[in-house]
Amino acid sequence: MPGSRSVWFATSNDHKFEEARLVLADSGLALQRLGSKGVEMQADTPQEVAALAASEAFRSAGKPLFVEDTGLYIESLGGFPGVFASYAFKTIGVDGVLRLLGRSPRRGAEFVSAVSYRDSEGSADFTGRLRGSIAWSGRGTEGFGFDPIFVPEGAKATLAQMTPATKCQVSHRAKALGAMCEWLTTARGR
Ligand code: ITT
Repeated sequence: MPGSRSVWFATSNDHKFEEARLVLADSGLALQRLGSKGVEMQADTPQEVAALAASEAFRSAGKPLFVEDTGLYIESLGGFPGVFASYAFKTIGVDGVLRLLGRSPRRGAEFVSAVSYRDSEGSADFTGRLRGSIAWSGRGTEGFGFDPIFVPEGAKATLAQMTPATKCQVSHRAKALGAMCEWLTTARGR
């Protein structure tokens, strides 16, 4: 789009970038990619992880950019894996989470997405949440990560049984990115 404002998404995750492309499609913002959000610092919440990473990425790249960090909180596991979602996915994976839950009827869970934006004028932070439950077994082939076992509240399908566009109508990430978009194109002017 000629004259449109560029904003960079620092992520190593192709799926996250594609979802951001869908959410920002009609915003008038030109989405660009930075290969990685840099060294991921350990912190207690996705909001802190995203804020630390965004500040670091802006210091080194000097471009208007955002990073996004997601946590998955499973109620009957005391909130595990929380901010360690990436580590849990790489180690025990979807099957390991299903094993931990066993036949427990308590399957409530929540995705929390934290988006941190930085540019030379300042910063802003946004959070999106998606409540739901952990399925009894994996279903679907769309999406990534824990999508095959996450059923959003009010739905029967897992996120992996939804098209990317349908996932983006309800997802934690789409809510946080939508709020950032709104802020960039209204409060911040264009
Ligand atoms: P970054 O480079 O952007 O950090 P990442 O894959 O490490 O990419 P996160 O730390 O935000 O991303 O996510 C942690 C993990 O949580 C991720 O690897 C997935 O396994 C899972 N996850 C994140 N968002 C998800 C979603 O929308 N649906 C299912 N699983 C998700």
